[in-house]
Amino acid sequence: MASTPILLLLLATAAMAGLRHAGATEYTVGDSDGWTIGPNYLPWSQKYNFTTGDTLAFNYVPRQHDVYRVTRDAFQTCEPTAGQTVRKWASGRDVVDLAATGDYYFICNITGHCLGGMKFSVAVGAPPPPPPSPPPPSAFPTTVPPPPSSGACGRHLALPDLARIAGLAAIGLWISLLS
Ligand SMILES: [Cu+2]
Repeated sequence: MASTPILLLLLATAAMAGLRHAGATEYTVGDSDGWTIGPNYLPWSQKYNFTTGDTLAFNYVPRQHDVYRVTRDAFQTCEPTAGQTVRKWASGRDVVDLAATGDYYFICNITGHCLGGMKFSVAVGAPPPPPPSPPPPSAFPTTVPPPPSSGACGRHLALPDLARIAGLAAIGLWISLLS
């Protein structure tokens, strides 16, 4: 019975893969490093294919850092003006929704931190279409209607009847015309 744990593991892996495809994913910024001074966030931001519905989790010590979503211009200067800040967070455990497709720019706005490397951008795309579902059982034909030729015996019986009726009608009409 050594195969049972392996089978269970395979099933669990398949289920997790299915969930990962079906739903949104939360990505922890910087993975185990979190959101802090030191890590290079460029390789982290390029590791994943972010799609709409995914979330970014920023983990950091409150007041030591913060999270600003800014415009592309502010991302480059690291000095966002009021009009260049899309939104800001400061709880230390901030979950940011990537609700729409497009480019998102994030920085830490504590003095010097953005220039020190606390900045990254992500390109959020649309999720891939779901795999085609198998056709429902009712789509399979259950009964095949007989081809028209197999109903010919019914027509063979009907044709003489029609001919006789037509003949009688013709005779009746002929008689009525004569009289
Ligand atoms: Cu910071």
